[in-house]
Amino acid sequence: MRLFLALVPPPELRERLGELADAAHACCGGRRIPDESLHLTLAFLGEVSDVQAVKLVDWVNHLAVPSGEWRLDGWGHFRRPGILWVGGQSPDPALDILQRRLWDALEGFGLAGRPTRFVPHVTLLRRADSLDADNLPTPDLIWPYRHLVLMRSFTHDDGARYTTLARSS
Ligand code: 3AM
Repeated sequence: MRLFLALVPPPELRERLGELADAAHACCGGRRIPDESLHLTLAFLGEVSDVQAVKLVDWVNHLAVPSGEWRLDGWGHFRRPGILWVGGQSPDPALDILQRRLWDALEGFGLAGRPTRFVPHVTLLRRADSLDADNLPTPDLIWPYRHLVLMRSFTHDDGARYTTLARSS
């Protein structure tokens, strides 16, 4: 099964992100990520075995994550997959430390795939017709977090759907 670790936005923030996704979609086309799928990926684990998944669920359920606040104040994109996202204009040291700590533990589980660069972002559009966010309102949002989740990704014709397998304590 295909798994990843993520932060999920609290309900009010999810609504604000959904509004930004609507504005982005009106201007840039592409596939708008549904509100229920909006998230920040901390680590993409890829395909893992059932045995590994059971261990990961137990690990996440007992994991304590330092709480924090992430400031989302800018637009960004990944050109090749046509992803338009919102995120921070400057690096977030707390998220960087969390992501590094998670990968240290994941490598202890025998998982590979630590990316060379971590760019915290919330994908709003995929396969966008335009990646020009100049006419979009500048985001100014705060994301308070206390927990991370282990998510399973299912691929459908109209995009991925996610289910939560575990949440940190
Ligand atoms: O946070 P976002 O939505 O940008 O694109 C996938 C999504 O990222 C990414 O993992 C997140 C949850 O599915 N993803 C999918 N396949 C990937 C891969 N092979 C990948 N990230 C890295 N390598």
